[in-house]
Amino acid sequence: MHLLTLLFGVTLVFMVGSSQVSGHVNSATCNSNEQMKCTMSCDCEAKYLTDCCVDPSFTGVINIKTREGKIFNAYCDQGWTYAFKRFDGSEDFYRTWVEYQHGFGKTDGEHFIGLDNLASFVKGRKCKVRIDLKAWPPVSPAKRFAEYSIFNVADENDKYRLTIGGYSGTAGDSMIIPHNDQPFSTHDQDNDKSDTFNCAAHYKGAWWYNACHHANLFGSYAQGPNCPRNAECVAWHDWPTLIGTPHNHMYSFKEASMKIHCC
Ligand SMILES: [Ca+2]
Repeated sequence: MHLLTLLFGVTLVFMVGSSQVSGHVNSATCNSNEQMKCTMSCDCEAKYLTDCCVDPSFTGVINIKTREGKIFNAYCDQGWTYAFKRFDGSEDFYRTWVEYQHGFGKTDGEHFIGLDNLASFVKGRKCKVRIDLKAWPPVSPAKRFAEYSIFNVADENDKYRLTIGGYSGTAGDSMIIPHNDQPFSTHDQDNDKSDTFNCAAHYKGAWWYNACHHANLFGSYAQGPNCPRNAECVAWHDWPTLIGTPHNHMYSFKEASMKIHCC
């Protein structure tokens, strides 16, 4: 064995006759704590964050590893972790149960992180959620939000049932009634409360439908404010002013997103 001690406190131990190399690079202290953010100067195994809120100054895509070990990419903004983003219609949201389970899209573009990831992320934690909406010109103000101090999504065994409550904000509450305590539905898995409709198929989306919705944020993207058919677009019924004709279920929002904060 030869021991080489290099400048800057870098010590490398070469095991002769073996490919194994152990190294301690600079003075960064690393351990298996998943909440520690690793950089290029850190050679520990912790390359994941449990949550965007570990580093509220970071904006962009990170690898998340939940407490139970589920790994996925997520978009961070000021400590919030995005569950989905829509802003230009480039991503198709009319998808199957399995696609919604796994997630889809580009994390730095339009995307949904997936029901399995979402459920694992919030499991056993106290989380709040914020939904941001942006209307098309000339609606003013164009941006409004709905924040909920209670938010949870159950796992697959309970069909990703939504728990949501404690509204505050400016967009109006389109979630608690009727979507609190509802399981998730897609066009190929009808878990909604309507005996008449497959709500997801009828309203061209996927959601925690009741019979059927006040919010349809996974509905079809209209590329403009006018939804061609009642309530099948990116809809938010309880926007506080009348922006749809003749009602707000005929309006399709320009942008919609959901982000979570559990720290
Ligand atoms: Ca049904």
